[in-house]
Amino acid sequence: MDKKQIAERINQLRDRLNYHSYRYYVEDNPEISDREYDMMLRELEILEEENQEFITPDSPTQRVGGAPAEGFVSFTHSVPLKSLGDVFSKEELVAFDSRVQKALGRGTVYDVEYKIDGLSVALVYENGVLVSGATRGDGEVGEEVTQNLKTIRAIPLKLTQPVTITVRGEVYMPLASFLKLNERQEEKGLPRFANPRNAAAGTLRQLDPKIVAERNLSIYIFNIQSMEGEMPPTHTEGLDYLKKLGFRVVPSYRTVDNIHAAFDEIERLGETRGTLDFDIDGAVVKVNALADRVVLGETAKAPRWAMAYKYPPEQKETKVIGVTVQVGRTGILTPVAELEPVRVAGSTISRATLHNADYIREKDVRVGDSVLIQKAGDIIPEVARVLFEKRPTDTVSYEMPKVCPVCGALTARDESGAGVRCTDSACPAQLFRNILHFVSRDAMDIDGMGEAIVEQLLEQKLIASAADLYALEKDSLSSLEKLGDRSAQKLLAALEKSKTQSLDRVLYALGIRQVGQKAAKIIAKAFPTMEEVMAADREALSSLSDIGPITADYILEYFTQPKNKELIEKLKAVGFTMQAEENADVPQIFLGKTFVLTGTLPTMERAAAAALIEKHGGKASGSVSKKTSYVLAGEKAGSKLAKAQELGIPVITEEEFLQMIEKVEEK
Ligand code: 0OX
Repeated sequence: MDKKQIAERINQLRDRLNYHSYRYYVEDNPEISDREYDMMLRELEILEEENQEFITPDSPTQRVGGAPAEGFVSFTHSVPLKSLGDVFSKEELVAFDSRVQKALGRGTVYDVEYKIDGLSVALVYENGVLVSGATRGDGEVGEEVTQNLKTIRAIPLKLTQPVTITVRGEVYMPLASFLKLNERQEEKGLPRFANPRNAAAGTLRQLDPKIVAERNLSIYIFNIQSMEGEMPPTHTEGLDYLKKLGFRVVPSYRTVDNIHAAFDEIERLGETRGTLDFDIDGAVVKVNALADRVVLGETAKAPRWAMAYKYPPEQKETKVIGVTVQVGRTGILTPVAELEPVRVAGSTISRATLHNADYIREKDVRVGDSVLIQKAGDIIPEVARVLFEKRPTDTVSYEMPKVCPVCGALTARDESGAGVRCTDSACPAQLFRNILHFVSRDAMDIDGMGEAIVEQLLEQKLIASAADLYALEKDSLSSLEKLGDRSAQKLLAALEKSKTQSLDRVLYALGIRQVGQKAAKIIAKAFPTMEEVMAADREALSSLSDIGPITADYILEYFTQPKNKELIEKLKAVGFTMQAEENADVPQIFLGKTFVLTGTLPTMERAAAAALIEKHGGKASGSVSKKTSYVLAGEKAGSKLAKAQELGIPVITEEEFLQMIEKVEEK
């Protein structure tokens, strides 16, 4: 292919990828398989890698930029991101309408839409290309988080038309992603996020765009802030236009003729609340015609032409009849309030999580208390508050148990401060959770092996460790409750198949603290057999990217315990292969190495250099520390270069860097 053909192919791939991304993330209606998409993306990556002059910031390959940021810079919004006034009743809403009618001298058409509970951001497009994005901040000045926003697939990097426009939208975490994230947090022994909004806010402020990319944020766009050319005359026509440009626009916006119809629509939206995969904190009523908005104007804080209606969270009063404690896979104790059953937001609630010891203390929840409960984000029930005025005189403040309620071993405050843990790793509760983790989809993937089955297997002493699963016979399996012959057969087949699962999955399945899927992959890449993993010392482990000394210690500790060594021996004996997945053909010469890039490189963009480093197994980081392996410096390198010299870290030029790669590629 000559350069012209390459450029053409690159453009064609980008157009196709943009189109299919739109089908998948905006329309929720994909036309091709994930694999087909990945193949196209890979072809584009290779072409861009080999022809770096063609890399553009709006290419689908540029969603996850290289190095983490050192901090965020402020961003002054060209049009302020105003806040909204809010009302809590129909009367207040009618009063809002009266003010509108008085100012206009007549009634007007309103638009009603969801008020999504996330974080407002502004996205700036120049000639159809996303150039920057920022959080709302105080409405005037926010933080520039372009790299993070680019990881959100529902945000187009390139619009269908080359327009210059600034839009506003709400970034949120879909409920499914939120639940998954909290599961992973728990797996890693990290605190859970209280609700999707906090999780989204925490994620958008992550310095490392890779973490943002993993957490699956999404966005709904709800406003044109400014644009070149004439604005559509009404808000809803503006939303229609945004849709045409490729944006994911707030779902279900509708116009109505008067405030009573607006209220009906608000109620209708409220009834859909339990069916949505995002949280809302109300509905928004907006004057639809832009000309009317000009007449109404705005106060310093909020426009006079819009109002948020806040739904009351459904709260019910009930009594705490007890506090029980659940023991998780890593031994974390989670207190749970046992309640007199009540119906809240469509379901009967008899338990509510009390999260951890700090939470109970803060809310001062006691057995015997009357409490108001509500569903957080309408999913997980929680105690909104204690009705102290109803507290009986004989209650005592709750103390976390000194011994594990399941095995009786001593409990201890966790070193991370996140909670209290059972100290006995042989605790049956931990074993139960461990086995569930071992068979879970991302680990050994034993389809059909759910809680009920594992519980029976343990109870009937058919298994005492994950390895024992592989000694199960069809007769003993099909004797279990709710398990027929066919299902038993299927389970055995899934178990057999799992023996060839890759090393990283096995490492993940073992449930070593802080070793999630990502860390397991990194370890398996560096140490491609179980023997090598087990022989790795603290230094070798903690030199890997994303594996810190604490994780390294957890890994070492895991492999020193005789029962864990025995488990691995048994897995080997039943035929586990534990092979690292074939590395892509690229030699991983920078595995465990961290680069810091600084200054302007003579021929390459920094992002391209970072991509090359990562492709070869290394990591590009933002700041120089003792852990830095090389500083790749170009012209006008500043403080990072000085720091490298101070710490005695090798400084290399682009030429030397490329030589390092070429040397091995020639071999
Ligand atoms: C939302 C949302 C927020 C903004 C300033 C004037 C009207 N969170 O979904 N705000 C607005 O509009 C306001 N609309 C929304 N849908």
